[in-house]
Amino acid sequence: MKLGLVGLTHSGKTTLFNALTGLSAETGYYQKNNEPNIAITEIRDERVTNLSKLYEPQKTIYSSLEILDFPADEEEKKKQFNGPQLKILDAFAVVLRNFSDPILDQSLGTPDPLKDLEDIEIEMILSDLQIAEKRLEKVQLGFKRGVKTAETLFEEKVLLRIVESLQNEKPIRGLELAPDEEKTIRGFQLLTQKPMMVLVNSGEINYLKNEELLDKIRQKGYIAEDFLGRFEMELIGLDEEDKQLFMEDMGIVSSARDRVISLAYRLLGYVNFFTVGKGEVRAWAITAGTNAQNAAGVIHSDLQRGFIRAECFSYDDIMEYGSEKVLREKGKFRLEGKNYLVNDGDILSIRFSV
Ligand SMILES: Nc1nc2c(ncn2[C@@H]2O[C@H](COP(=O)(O)OP(=O)(O)OP(=O)(O)O)[C@@H](O)[C@H]2O)c(=O)[nH]1
Ligand SMILES: [Mg+2]
Repeated sequence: MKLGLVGLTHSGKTTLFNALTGLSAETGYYQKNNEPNIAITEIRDERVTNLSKLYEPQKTIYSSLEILDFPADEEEKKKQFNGPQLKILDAFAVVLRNFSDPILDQSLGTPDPLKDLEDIEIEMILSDLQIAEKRLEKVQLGFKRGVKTAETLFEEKVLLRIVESLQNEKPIRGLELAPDEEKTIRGFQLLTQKPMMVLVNSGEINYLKNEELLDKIRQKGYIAEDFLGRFEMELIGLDEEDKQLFMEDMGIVSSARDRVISLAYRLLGYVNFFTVGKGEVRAWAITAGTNAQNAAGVIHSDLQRGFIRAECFSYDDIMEYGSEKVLREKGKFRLEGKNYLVNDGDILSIRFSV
């Protein structure tokens, strides 16, 4: 899962990136080379830790979140939203500056997070509009030249809807697209189609006093929360106990990393299932409502192709009964077919043959 931190210049993207990853990428300067900072963070699901204690495997593998921190450049802020780099992301986390700083206030103005969010929405909409209009022109040019198939006619219909929505300054994610419509435009990787959440980067003075602002952002349909990026970045390197004390002092209930991970799961509708054994205990992320055969495909395409059945039990049951043997005796061990919808916390073993 790839999550991209985007936003206007000096909103604190790199500061939050550091807070989230424990790294120390340079902040407070313009990332001139236009390359994102990238880190892969383990998602420390405590269920994996507990399963690992039970099975004592050679390897324990948590699922992970890849976080990319994109630079912005005030004069060329469009660049961030026009480049191809954002296309690879699964979701965006927009970082909004909600802290005052004498120097930044002078050069960028006093913080206006809502206006910044609208600016970003518009940049993304314009980027998508350019792509959709260009493609529409091409399809229609084809019609003039006599290339008219059921597919291109269908594509034109979808594109017309999309262009209209974008021209009305509405992101595509707000449109209800049928699966075949969605499939037609998937290849364009339009930005306003991707899930997006908002991280309000506050200062120590106004942290936790932003309900009104958060409400307005949520009314626009986004998941949004308040963060204290610089404060949390400065906690990097402290031991856990001190970190907790400082966080409690500021009213931070859980770390920015844990919060962003859980927001990302919520945003993307992800749940975890697990595979267990002496060799390896491992977490796998899937979207809620994925069936057993497709879930098997996340592990390996062979398991999907040759899927026979899934042996299945739940995390809660194995924790309660302590061993697979007792689970079987208690009738908590199930065999499920390919259409079984995998639940969060299911432990699967795939029977397959290729
Ligand atoms: N006063 C104050 N300054 C902050 C806070 N968070 C970040 N900053 C400062 O804001 C400046 C910009 O932070 P960065 O994290 O580099 O911002 P960015 O969004 O990555 O900027 P670009 O990469 O140029 O787009 C730095 O000097 C930070 O120290 C905060 O909560 N309070
Ligand atoms: Mg930066």
